[in-house]
Amino acid sequence: MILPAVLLVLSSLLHSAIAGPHARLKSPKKWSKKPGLVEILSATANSTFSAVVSAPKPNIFLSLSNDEAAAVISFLHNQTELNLTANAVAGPWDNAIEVVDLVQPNKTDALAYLDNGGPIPARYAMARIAFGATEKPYLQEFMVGPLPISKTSTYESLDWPTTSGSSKIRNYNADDDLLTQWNLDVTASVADIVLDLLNGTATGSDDDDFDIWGIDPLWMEEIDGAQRVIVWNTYWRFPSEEDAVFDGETLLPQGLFFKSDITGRDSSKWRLLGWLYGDIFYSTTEEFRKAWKSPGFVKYELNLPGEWIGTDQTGDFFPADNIAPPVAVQPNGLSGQRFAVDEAQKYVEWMDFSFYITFTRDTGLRLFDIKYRGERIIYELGLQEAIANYAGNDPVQSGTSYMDSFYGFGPYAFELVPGYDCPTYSHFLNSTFHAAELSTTHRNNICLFESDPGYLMQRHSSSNYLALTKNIVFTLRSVSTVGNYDYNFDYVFALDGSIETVVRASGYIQSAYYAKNNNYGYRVHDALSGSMHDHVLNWKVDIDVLGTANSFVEHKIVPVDVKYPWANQTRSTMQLQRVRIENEANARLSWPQNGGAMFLVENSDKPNKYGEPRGYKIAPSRGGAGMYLTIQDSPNLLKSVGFAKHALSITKQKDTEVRAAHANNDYDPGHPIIDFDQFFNDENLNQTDIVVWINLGMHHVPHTGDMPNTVFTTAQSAFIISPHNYLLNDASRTSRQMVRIDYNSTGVQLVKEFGGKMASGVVNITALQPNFHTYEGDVATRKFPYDRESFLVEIVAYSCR
Ligand SMILES: *[C@@H]1O[C@H](CO)[C@@H](O)[C@H](O)[C@H]1NC(C)=O
Ligand SMILES: *[C@@H]1O[C@H](CO)[C@@H](O)[C@H](O)[C@H]1NC(C)=O
Ligand SMILES: *[C@@H]1O[C@H](CO)[C@@H](O)[C@H](O)[C@H]1NC(C)=O
Ligand SMILES: *[C@@H]1O[C@H](CO)[C@@H](O)[C@H](O)[C@H]1NC(C)=O
Ligand SMILES: *[C@@H]1O[C@H](CO)[C@@H](O)[C@H](O)[C@H]1NC(C)=O
Ligand SMILES: *[C@@H]1O[C@H](CO)[C@@H](O)[C@H](O)[C@H]1NC(C)=O
Ligand SMILES: *[C@@H]1O[C@H](CO)[C@@H](O)[C@H](O)[C@H]1NC(C)=O
Ligand SMILES: *[C@@H]1O[C@H](CO)[C@@H](O)[C@H](O)[C@H]1NC(C)=O
Ligand SMILES: *[C@@H]1O[C@H](CO)[C@@H](O)[C@H](O)[C@H]1NC(C)=O
Ligand SMILES: *[C@@H]1O[C@H](CO)[C@@H](O)[C@H](O)[C@H]1NC(C)=O
Ligand SMILES: [Cu+2]
Repeated sequence: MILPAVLLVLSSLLHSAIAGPHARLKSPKKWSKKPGLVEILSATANSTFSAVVSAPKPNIFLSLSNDEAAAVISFLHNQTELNLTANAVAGPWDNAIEVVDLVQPNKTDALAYLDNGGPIPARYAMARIAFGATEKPYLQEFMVGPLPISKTSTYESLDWPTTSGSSKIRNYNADDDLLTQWNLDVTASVADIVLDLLNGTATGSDDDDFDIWGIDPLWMEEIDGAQRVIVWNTYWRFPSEEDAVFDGETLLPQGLFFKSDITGRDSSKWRLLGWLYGDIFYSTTEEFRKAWKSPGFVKYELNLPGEWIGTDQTGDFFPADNIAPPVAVQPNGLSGQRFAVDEAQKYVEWMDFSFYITFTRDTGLRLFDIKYRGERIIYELGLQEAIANYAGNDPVQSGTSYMDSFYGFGPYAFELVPGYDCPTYSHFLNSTFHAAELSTTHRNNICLFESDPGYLMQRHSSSNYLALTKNIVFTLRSVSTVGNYDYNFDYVFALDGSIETVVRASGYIQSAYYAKNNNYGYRVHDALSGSMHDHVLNWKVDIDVLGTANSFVEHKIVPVDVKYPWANQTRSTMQLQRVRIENEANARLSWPQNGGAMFLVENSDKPNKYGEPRGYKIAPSRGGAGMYLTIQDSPNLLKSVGFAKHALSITKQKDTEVRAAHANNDYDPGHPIIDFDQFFNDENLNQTDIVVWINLGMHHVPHTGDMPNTVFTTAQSAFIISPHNYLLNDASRTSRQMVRIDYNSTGVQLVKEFGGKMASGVVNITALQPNFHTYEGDVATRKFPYDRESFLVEIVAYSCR
């Protein structure tokens, strides 16, 4: 029998295999041990944790209440010189209020209040007004206040947070109704060609086959010595009746394009400037018609709707997928919640963290005054802008460079679905935004939950013992569906003091007609190309480490050749090199190649007891492809995207440099209200209040795996900030959710626990199943004329791209 010998060999192999790290310790020290027992450190602190908390101070960042918004709107309507018309009845030739929101308090005033017992900063509203009652329509923003509206309240142009000096911006596209009619008239003039090439009609009737829209933003082009406003439009097929529920229009471009000069408000002066089909440009309809009639005219394949644009389950199932997958539960449900929320003030405490939340029309969820162990580490954390910059052989893809804050992240941050978007036990919050003189409340559009990330925070073992610490993270989530794309935003707090900011994208791609487009993406369906594009999303991260006097330092890991006294040969090795970014002139950065440097915000004047400055490290944590735009000089985006040309940038904090972008830049990107590049004026960054502007994103070249929807799995990007020489030890030691198991060959000798509780009891998982029938959508209240009691249950329709 050879079996025993085999076993012997196996067991000796196993022995060295399980020796693990000790294999490298030639002679691990053997300690004598006390006899076995179970030690449980009792819960020493009184367990009087309450999931309800009162914010230590009122949330000065909180969005306007419905009453505040209504008062501001009423106040503005009383200013006869603004000549406002109620938004509900306003047309393109009226002046109307588009948005009201909070003007965030200046940091100077906010810190005086939060830290130094100063007065509560006066509240001011921002009102964005579209001035249509003029030949040269424009938008302008006003600061209205102080709130509550009283005799002392005034309004003034909100110019100080701009770089252009004025919040005014021209609107070259004020006449949506005329443009729609223009497009239909153009299309009517070639109805026979459209029917022949695309097999459908666009007449403005309910049974139209095509939707007509195109580039964003509009182009300014010099023609015959004059600046003209140009739009390229194309045909998008509506999903067919069977698939109409699916929002798949952006998968149905038809490959026929036309160029229009829409300068001025009199559409009788607009001109058609040409057609494009099959990569051939025809400068007149006659020329196009003549070509179409001539023999040899090449017709391309139809891009038709069908089941392929639907997102329902199709085809074979995954094996075993009829069995319910694992679910997470929170022991004792909501009463077992281990974080505290002040719902009215939107203030949250979890473990060593606390923060305030707010919500805006332009950029959705934002966080303020994030504290860790009682010290502020971030004053403000929030999205600034999201760019989707396309390329293609056709003018519509080539001319598409969305700046999504124009559409807004607030209006599209809809109710989340428990059991899918967030765990069923999540704590949900509502949020409200005020646009078109309606206050709309998204129910349950923010969720907060703890979860097990599926790996430990710490472990170590030897042949005598194991020490294991659980990992639990806390997530704040909202999802905005801006047009075809769904952006999932997460702020993930970790027990070690880290905060990760994550964006994931799903939803429909905006695609291109396939003809002659193969240098710009893959063919992803019969007559479809996945239009390549860059996503760049910018975050403001106003880090404050132990006060506002901070420095941005780069700790480089550099290869060096060193001659040591203990060796005669020079040795190739590496060293840590500390570099200080002293000035805004050097503060436009890329993430280091090969991770060869650490970017830190430190307080150089607040070293730890070993003399190392305490700081926070900033690093990309997921994705990592596409932190700045490939097209550095986009003819669409022009001067509006300075923040997107580098992976990250550092500026000196200023009350006047509040945002990297402006929602209205899209109206005239060549003359933006905020041009980020102008923040850089050689200011000193040494031990001063600095702001880090960080981009996330990806170069997205959709492939068949994006059909019909992009999946979150790969479409994600994140950065993490984490304590660096900030604490004196690894923060996992604070946790009670750890165990030590001492053992020897006789068995377990000691189990040591630290008061952490294991979930116990019986959970009725059936009762925790979400009820999808309770999904409600939004609640909107008309603000002018204002009737507090009239709740219109409707989802407000905003201009959709
Ligand atoms: C295991 O540890 C216990 C307690 O220290 C001790 O009594 C016992 O002899 C040990 N067994 C071996 C095989 O070392
Ligand atoms: C609970 O709190 C009371 C009052 O602060 C204190 O006297 C008591 O020792 C605490 N109990 C525990 C188990 O810590
Ligand atoms: C605006 O004017 C109306 C009519 O005079 C008045 O009732 C209302 O209180 C005014 N609103 C504000 C905010 O002053
Ligand atoms: C006020 O707006 C109306 C359109 O709402 C316009 O007809 C009128 O000319 C404007 N009045 C002034 C003084 O601009
Ligand atoms: C904020 O600071 C700017 C620049 O100093 C100033 O013009 C503005 O009035 C301040 N805003 C408020 C609300 O005090
Ligand atoms: C063109 O449209 C007609 C009417 O909708 C339809 O019956 C026909 O099948 C279509 N042809 C193609 C090639 O799709
Ligand atoms: C959210 O809104 C709903 C409906 O108005 C309300 O019942 C609920 O209490 C609100 N939730 C929070 C956390 O404020
Ligand atoms: C360097 O070389 C010299 C000459 O061979 C020798 O005496 C000395 O010990 C060496 N030094 C070290 C650090 O090895
Ligand atoms: C920058 O700050 C550090 C720490 O306070 C100081 O040592 C250094 O001299 C400063 N550099 C300049 C150029 O001011
Ligand atoms: C569990 O919950 C379901 C749904 O609420 C209920 O029908 C069932 O009776 C419960 N089971 C137990 C054992 O309580
Ligand atoms: Cu994409």
